Amino acid sequence: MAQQSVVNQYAPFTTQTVMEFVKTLSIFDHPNKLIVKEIGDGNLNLVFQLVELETNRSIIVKQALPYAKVVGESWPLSLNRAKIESESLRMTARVVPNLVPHVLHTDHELACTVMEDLSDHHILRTELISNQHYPLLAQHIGYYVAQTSFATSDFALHPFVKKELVQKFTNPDLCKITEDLVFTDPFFDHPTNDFPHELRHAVETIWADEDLLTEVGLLKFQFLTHAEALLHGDLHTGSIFVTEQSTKVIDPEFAFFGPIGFDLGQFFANIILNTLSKLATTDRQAIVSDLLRAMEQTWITFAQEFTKLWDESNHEIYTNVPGILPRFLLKVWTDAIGFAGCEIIRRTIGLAHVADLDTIEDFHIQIEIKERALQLGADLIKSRTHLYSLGHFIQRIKGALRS
Ligand code: SR1
Ligand code: MG
Repeated sequence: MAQQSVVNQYAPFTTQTVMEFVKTLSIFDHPNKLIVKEIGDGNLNLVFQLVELETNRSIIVKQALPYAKVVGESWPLSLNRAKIESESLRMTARVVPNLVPHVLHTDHELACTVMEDLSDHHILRTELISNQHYPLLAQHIGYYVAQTSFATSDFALHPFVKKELVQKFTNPDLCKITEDLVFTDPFFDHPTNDFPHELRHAVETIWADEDLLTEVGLLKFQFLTHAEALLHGDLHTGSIFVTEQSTKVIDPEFAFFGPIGFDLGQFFANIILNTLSKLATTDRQAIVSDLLRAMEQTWITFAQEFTKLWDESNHEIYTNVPGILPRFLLKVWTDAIGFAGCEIIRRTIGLAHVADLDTIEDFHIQIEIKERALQLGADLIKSRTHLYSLGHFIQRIKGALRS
């Protein structure tokens, strides 16, 4: 009877019930000898690791909670995000199977996904904080975004198929989190914001900047309305696992059809935040150069791969009109810079911070770097249409690192 309720009815798993659930799946040869640990450190979900003692084989079971774990039950969230995540992982695996975790099983009723355990990988954010360099990361992420976005765009799909997918990946709850936490709350005096009073002057400068608010408003409307391709939707450095040779993009529960520049922008922003945090260190020169090169390489790989796909696999007659690709890439580029600016600002003063900045030990230096982050974020948003090239963009970041 107990097992039936585990299998059929949603309830948050415990280490006991998740084990009972996994026994029903015939994944392990010795399902009675499992070690189970809850290892979730994210904002929203339960994550269990189950290891088979005899073989040391392990899997992950990720289950959505009906509320945002980071805030509590007062912030209800739809369980449908578990379905979005597993379907997005399966869809993405069609074009980049080596860059995402392998899904073993999905249970929509229990809002959970059973997948490959990536414990041999490390979370990119933590690695960047401790100055580790991953030479293949930029190519992998550029390739990931090009492949996943092109394959789900109107350039590759029949319009009926594309519109069916847009419906399937409509993700209102999670998009609302981004609409609020990335594009709205940090730009107004809102209770979800979180910053020390030493930053208040810099924050009030943001709130009073009407030119900035105009541009952020326009970026928010792009996010709301430009259903260009299936995005990851939350591509920060905590959503990426790495080893020397391998990169895995995890956690696409925010997936939806949106502007392609959004994923690139979030990735850039989190690299920039890490770069800024290096101002607190003495031997920063080489690390900063590596990080700036990683952004350049990400864009170069993205643009090359997207162009290749455009030339070889398109199903849209307008892709044969020569002027369209450069204009489209310029739009993606400009959007990416603007979205990066919004992400930099929200990670500095909004609800969800990044450890890159918050773990800077010297509080005065932390405040000084956060002020620079706010200025750079605002600058990228306002000048995005003038930063036509990679060179302009990198120069602007170098300027923020110097000033
Ligand atoms: C309430 S969720 C806060 C943040 O965590 C997620 O990873 C997203 O980035 C979201 O904005
Ligand atoms: Mg996440």
